[in-house]
Amino acid sequence: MSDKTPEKAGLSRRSFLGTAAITGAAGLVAGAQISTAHGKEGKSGAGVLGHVGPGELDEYYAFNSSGQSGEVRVLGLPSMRELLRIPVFNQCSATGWGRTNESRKILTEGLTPETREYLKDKGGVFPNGDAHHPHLSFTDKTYDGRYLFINDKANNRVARIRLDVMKTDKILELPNVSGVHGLRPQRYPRTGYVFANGEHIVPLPNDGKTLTDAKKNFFAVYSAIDGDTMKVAWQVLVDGNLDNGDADYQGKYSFATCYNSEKGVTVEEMSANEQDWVVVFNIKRIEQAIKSGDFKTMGGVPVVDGRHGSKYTRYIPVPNSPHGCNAAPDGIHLMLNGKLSPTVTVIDVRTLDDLFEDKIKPRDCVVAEPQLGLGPLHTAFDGRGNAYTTLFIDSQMVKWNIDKAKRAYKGEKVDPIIQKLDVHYQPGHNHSTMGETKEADGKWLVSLNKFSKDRFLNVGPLKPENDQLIDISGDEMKLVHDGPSFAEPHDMCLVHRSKINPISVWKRDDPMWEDARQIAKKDGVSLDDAAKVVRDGNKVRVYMMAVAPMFSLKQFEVNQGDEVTVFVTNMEVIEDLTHGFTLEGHGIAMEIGPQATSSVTFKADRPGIYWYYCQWFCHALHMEMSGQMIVHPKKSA
Ligand code: K7E
Ligand code: CUA
Repeated sequence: MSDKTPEKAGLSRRSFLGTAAITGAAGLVAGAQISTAHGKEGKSGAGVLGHVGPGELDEYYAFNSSGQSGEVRVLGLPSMRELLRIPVFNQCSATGWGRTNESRKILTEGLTPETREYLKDKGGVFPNGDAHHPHLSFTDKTYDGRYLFINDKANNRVARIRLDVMKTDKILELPNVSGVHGLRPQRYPRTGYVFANGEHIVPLPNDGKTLTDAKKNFFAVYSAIDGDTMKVAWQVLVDGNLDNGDADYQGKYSFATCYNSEKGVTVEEMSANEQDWVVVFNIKRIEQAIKSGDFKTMGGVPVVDGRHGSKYTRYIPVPNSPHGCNAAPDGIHLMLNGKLSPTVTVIDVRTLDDLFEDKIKPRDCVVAEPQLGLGPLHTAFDGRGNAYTTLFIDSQMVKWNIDKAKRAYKGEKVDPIIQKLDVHYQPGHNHSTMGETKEADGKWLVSLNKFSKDRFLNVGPLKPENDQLIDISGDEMKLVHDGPSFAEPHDMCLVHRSKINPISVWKRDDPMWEDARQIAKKDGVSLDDAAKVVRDGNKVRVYMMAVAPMFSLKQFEVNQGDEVTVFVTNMEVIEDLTHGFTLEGHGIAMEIGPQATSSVTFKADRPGIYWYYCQWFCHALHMEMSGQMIVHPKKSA
């Protein structure tokens, strides 16, 4: 790098990797404050490469997590145009996610009994989530377009999104874990399992009876969820903690990095060891353990003991605090990104059978360990034998050759590094088109940068992130687009559009509103043909249809104190004709897609007239698409 600032040069490898862990942490912050000095290089292709004209369709879907925003965002690539936001762990003002009966069922049914009890007087649902890792379901090592899975680090959940309608349909809270972080679906033969890492170590059970001695009493737990039922299949208790993970291409092993083998609770303690490890999970052996009863039931799920000495796991030492864990599309190599070490450790998964048979030592599985630069976090692939690693501290993307790295590891004088490209700034994840499948096509790479600073108009102290598009189709990486984004897309999946086939109009028999269907049936009402108010004691059920520009009920009457449920069915059969139902003064809004039913339940506490209206612009008379709820005041006793 020719434009190295003095500060950056001063951030030497030695000081960063020093045993004084706090130096490393200070280094991370220092790194964040420099590197505005990068010039305008890489702009050559802007406006030409990656340009998608008006009316043209993108070639790829990008499924983008949103970190602490708790949702999933769908972008088109290469245009980087945002197409949709899918509410998941958050609450959504536009669609009513978190408020409608349909979404509340999804948000509550997978909670543990303890959490449900805790939330009882707090609105019943978590208001937030921290979504890091979106990954699609696989069949035979490539995307099958069924589902997208995503973790919630904040409240220990894993969600499933149906890709036919792009809506969340299941959310599961994992027992026994704290901080669900790394998430990966099984690639082969299919998903199958969704693997999820518990990052933080906690006492088991975490009930207040044990509060001290982390080294002895706190644990991290690895989970395998059945992706079809969204129930925990099994868990594994491990030594250390669990950060990121991946699965192999053979369906035999899965992996999780550990940055806290020390089981420390402070930065100094967590970074003390020069080596941490990657844990390898033997799926067949764990399944046998479940069959033969070699587990303990904790929090209602079977937990296998996978600590050192167990036949279910192996621990392969990796230099200081590894982070990202990425299986290459060649099906052979697994990359463990060093973070506090400037290296990426490469494991050959074909050696793992011997490791589990104790024929070789853990480090015998390592086939390369190239020094790439400061702060390697995640690695992506082009399917042509090259790897692309983000360097957080250096604010760079480094392209390197896997085969050359292996030869260098054997002592040959060969430099695996092909190119370093400045990114702006401090990249975390990166992702290449189809790069985590056997169909990796090496066309585009996105660098998800944590800082944007001077790249955009100043919007005050809270700046956007910057997701940069890089053309990797040629010999050289070329930066072609700056993509500002709100907090905080960690990771994205770049999926060829041929893999995804969403419908445009809901099917009337969709399971999403099965409860509404059953309730209507009991009331002798068909949701498809409804303009009816049913009173049942102090419960009132209001059924109406939405057809532009009208609701089938212009008015309904209830008494103060009634529990009211409003069901709205959108009878439109053409695409892109969404209606809404907003009840003013009651905090209620919901989206009703074409041929969908949505419902909401509330207490009619306020006497008076309250207008409801359609909040989704649908017709020239959209403003007139409204009605009134009349609430008769309680008769005084
Ligand atoms: Cu590197 Cu949560 Cu994937 Cu963020 S983790 S960067
Ligand atoms: Cu219906 Cu606006």
